[in-house]
Amino acid sequence: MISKSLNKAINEQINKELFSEYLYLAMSAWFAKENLDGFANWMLVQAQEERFHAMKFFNYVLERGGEVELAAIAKPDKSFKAPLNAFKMAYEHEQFITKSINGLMDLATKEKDYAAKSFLQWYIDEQVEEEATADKIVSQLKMIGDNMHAIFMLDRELGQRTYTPPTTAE
Ligand code: OFO
Repeated sequence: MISKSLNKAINEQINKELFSEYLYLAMSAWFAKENLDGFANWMLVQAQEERFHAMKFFNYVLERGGEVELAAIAKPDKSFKAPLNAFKMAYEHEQFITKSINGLMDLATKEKDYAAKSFLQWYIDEQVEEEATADKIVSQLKMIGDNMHAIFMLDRELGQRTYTPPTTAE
């Protein structure tokens, strides 16, 4: 059985993951409008990953005898000005999510909920990759600057990304 406080905190995290999905969907739509279909594809795959993150928490709460309570999802921005700006926002957002997951781990540790700690470790590890990937693209876009040829090259590369559901799906 999960504690009331951890249940509430995970429900809030489900909302943050669903907002992440929404945010990356909005970015995908913006990139598509800008005719950068590879960037749009990358964001669409990211949105699918976020849905997976949300559902993994969703299923965990149910499995531990808790109650899933869904809240309203905030409206994301619709204009992101430039690819670099969008990826800077994505990187900042991932840092925010990492802090939030660390907070869940602090709570599970305080409550000596070892099952929750084991479950949350997956997200701690995942966030290392989430931050690194966004940060890398920010660095690449900074190097590229206004070079449209290089932007189209990166667009082609990001268009190769496909969604592979993690094998740890529960
Ligand atoms: Fe992007 O890691 Fe979930 O939110």
